[in-house]
Amino acid sequence: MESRHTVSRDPADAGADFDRLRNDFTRFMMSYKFGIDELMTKINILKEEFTHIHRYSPIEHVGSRLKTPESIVAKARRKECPLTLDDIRTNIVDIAGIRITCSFISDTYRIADMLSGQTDVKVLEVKDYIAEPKPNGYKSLHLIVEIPVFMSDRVQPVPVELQIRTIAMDFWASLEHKIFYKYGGTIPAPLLDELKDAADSANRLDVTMERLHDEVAEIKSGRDASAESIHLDSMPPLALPRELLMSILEAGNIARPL
Ligand code: 0O2
Repeated sequence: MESRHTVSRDPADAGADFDRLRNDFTRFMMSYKFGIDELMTKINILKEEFTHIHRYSPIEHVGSRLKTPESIVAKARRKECPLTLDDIRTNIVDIAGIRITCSFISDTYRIADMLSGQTDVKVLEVKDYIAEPKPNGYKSLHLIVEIPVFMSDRVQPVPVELQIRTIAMDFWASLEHKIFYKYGGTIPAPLLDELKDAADSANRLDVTMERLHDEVAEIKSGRDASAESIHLDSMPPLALPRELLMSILEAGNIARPL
């Protein structure tokens, strides 16, 4: 792989080129790792905020991965992308990847909207395989987002692939992925049919779970609205201590911002 420099013939120069390329590549990969770190912080903030304030988190699980140098080079070759860092940065946008697993279908869109709405997050591409599943039954919401990474000498915009899906979609995709590799990419037709049926069952489960969740949420919100007192004993750990909260309430300061 080349950075912008031409490879010299002189052995000393070739050695220097080799070192420079290694350093450039290390910095290149680090920018993607930092891109993941920054987005993971954003996702964890959303998750914690939801847990503490709404006592419910739409995010069940978050995982991340960096493509290996071997798989970056293989993908560049497949796409006939020149092996320079600049070309790879432009053409391969899934070097950094984050997968978010949610409980319900509506949560996947909610999380995508919350992340896309942040001012330093730029959405480059959206592929909605939930609304339009792949023919094999694959469902997931894919976004390529770009996030600025502040390095020591520059700001590097870094693309990150976000895959957002429900637990049921994730369960299906993990098994399909294993089967796909087991059969070297050519799954026998009867197995393909069964996988499609399983994807349909997963979808029915998602739809039923979402409906039940909505019904329970409606009952709960009716109960909360009719409740006369605040249940101070069940406040989450980061909330104001009970005594402090009581003294603020008694002082009549509740309407003023703290
Ligand atoms: P890995 O190892 O998960 O990273 P691209 O090849 O990315 O340039 P493509 O295929 O149009 O273009 O991208 P798409 O459709 O957004 O899919 C990218 C990723 O989504 C894949 O990455 C998979 O992780 C996942 N994916 C897409 N289709 C399927 C599917 O049918 N089954 C499963 N299980 N996963 C799927 P990689 O690079 O293929 O693999």
